[in-house]
Amino acid sequence: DDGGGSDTSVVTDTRPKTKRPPLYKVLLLNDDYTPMEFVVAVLERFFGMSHAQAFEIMLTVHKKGVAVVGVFSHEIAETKVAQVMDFARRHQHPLQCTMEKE
Ligand code: TYC
Repeated sequence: DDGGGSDTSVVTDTRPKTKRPPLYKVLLLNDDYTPMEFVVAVLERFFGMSHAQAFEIMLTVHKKGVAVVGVFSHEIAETKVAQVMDFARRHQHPLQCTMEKE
């Protein structure tokens, strides 16, 4: 209480503050032109997936339009997106990769 007539005191939080950095989902988007094999190669190369895992995720994106391919810190997610976008551009494929806060 602040000693005044009405109770205007602030409720303080006594929980220990454990600040975890925000995580970011890296998303791969479907398109009509990027070859399936190229997408599989991207998932193997930049996300450390096995061929079987990569093929499965590629098919999910192909059928559903989008899939989460990994969850990372902001810096790592940015790097992954840049690597995928650069690799796709160099091979002249329209593949799109984005990130969003979890
Ligand atoms: N839809 C593409 C095709 O039919 C394959 C594809 C899959 C493209 C996943 C992008 O993120 C993607 N060739």
